[in-house]
Amino acid sequence: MLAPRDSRSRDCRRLDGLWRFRFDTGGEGTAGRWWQEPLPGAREMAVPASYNDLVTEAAEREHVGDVWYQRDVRVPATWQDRRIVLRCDAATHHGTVWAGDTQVAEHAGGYTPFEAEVTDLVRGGELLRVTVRVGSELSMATIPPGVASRTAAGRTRLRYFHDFFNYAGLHRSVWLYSTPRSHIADLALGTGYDPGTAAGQVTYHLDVAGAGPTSVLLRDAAGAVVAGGAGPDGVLAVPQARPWSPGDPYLYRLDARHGDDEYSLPVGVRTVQVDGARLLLNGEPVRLRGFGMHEDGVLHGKGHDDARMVRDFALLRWIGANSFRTSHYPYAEEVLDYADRQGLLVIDEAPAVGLHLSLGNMGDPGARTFGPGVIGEEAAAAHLAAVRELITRDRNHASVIAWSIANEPDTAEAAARDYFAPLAAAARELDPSRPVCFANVATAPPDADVVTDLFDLVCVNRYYGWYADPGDLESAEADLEAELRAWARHGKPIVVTEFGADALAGLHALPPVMWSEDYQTALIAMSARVFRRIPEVIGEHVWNFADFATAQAVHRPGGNHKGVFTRDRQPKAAAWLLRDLWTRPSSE
Ligand code: GCB
Repeated sequence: MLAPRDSRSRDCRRLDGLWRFRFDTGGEGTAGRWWQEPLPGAREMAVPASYNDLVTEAAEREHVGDVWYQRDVRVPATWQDRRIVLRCDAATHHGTVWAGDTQVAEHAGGYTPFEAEVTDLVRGGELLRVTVRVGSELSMATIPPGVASRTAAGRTRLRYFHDFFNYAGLHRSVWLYSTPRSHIADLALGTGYDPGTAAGQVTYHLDVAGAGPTSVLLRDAAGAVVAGGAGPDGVLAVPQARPWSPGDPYLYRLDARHGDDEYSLPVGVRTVQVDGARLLLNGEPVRLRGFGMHEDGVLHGKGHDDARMVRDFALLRWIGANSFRTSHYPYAEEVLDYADRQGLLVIDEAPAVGLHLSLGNMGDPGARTFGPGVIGEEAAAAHLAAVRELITRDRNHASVIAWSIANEPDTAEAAARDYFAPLAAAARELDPSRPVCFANVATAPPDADVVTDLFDLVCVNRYYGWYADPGDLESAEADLEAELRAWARHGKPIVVTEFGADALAGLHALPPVMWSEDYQTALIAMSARVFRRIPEVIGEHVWNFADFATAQAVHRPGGNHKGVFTRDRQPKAAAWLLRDLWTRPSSE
């Protein structure tokens, strides 16, 4: 699905700001047809943002169920005779949209966009009432999964199997935009690059609607045309191409045209390949240095925030990171656009987290995960839809170098194989040009995991020195090395997609003890030493970039403190160690 972008033929209005808002505690909104009139009893709420940290009542912060957002928008008078589309970038986790009195869209999945054409429901120059019902509930049929129950006080309580807080609301922009009636509906790009001859290639496929000639032009960063083609499919040759890379994130621009419609996209010409245990970018081995991140911050919660994004990328650059994982869901498209321009390599993850019903503090010992009544056919269908939406949204980003289709599923359970085989195949079919992976959990070590051979990279999350060997870095070092050497037998590139320790900012201890900044630093230093002894380990992503909010739990003092930066984005001691490690000339 194409992101809204202005062009000579397209006009996009972001509907950010204050919306009328109401909790639907009693679940009466739908029966009461709250979309039909100005939302009764409404307060105001910021969009985009999670609503949870903008309220003062515990019951509202923890609300599970529906909330309603509504605002009026004036449809520009100049949009007469145009195609008009209403779009939500993210409604977490379930969104239903009305244009005036008419329901126009419904979407499950909290981190990917959905839209509906509303041309026949609006009139240029008139006000349009837009209402969005957003549901925060999760179930065994949703991705991620959860289990709702009733409290004695009659409230809905949600249990989920991931630690980050279940923020909800309109987390990204809502848009009203217009295009010509004949228009470009979608666009898929692929790129090739031969480092020997510097010959580059851009393949394109346009989905178009309505009559009109179709053509494309590829321009360099200065605007000069370097190649062109006619028709909805083609291959553009770029002799002497300037490839996209973290050190030189050079972007061409593809201008697509169908009839009167124009749509332009930045294009980074680059290749990603797995060659044995090496990951190659433009034919050269690349080492990933960076973090698992979260879209998380004070007040906004999971709401997209350009200011936070700019700070986060400034810190990534400062510390010498070249990559991150969109743990544990697709991030705002603005983040990937920025990663393209900043030259960050991204492992792009589907929102499939918590598919492990017996895990640690969150699960039940011995619980089965995959099968009827638990993560069964409905969840598999939702998971497939989530993978499809992730890939079709993000496939044109140079920064995206791999698809992660899940985080820490229970892949020691035999049934995981039948669950994951079709998903891995679907991801590969949707995009044969990028490696497909998932982040392996500690309870599925090499001798127990049943799915790793289905994937291109071995991605492992390991907490030696924290959940395993707590407080004992000597044992941790030996155990981490032994396990990674066992993974190396797959002969595939290994990315340690999580390792780290909680550290309460300001807590120091000599000798280092758990929860201190010094222990976090020592654990990261130990892990980095191990990684450098094993050639197959080609990536290290510390968990986490910054402290983040979690569900309330006895082991989470004010959230998860594994951040190398605090939640307000200031460095802990480990940040200086990583900066030293990652900015040394030899760190490539
Ligand atoms: C993990 C999860 C991550 C958690 C982390 C932790 O393995 O993938 O979502 O936040 O551990 O700190 O427990």
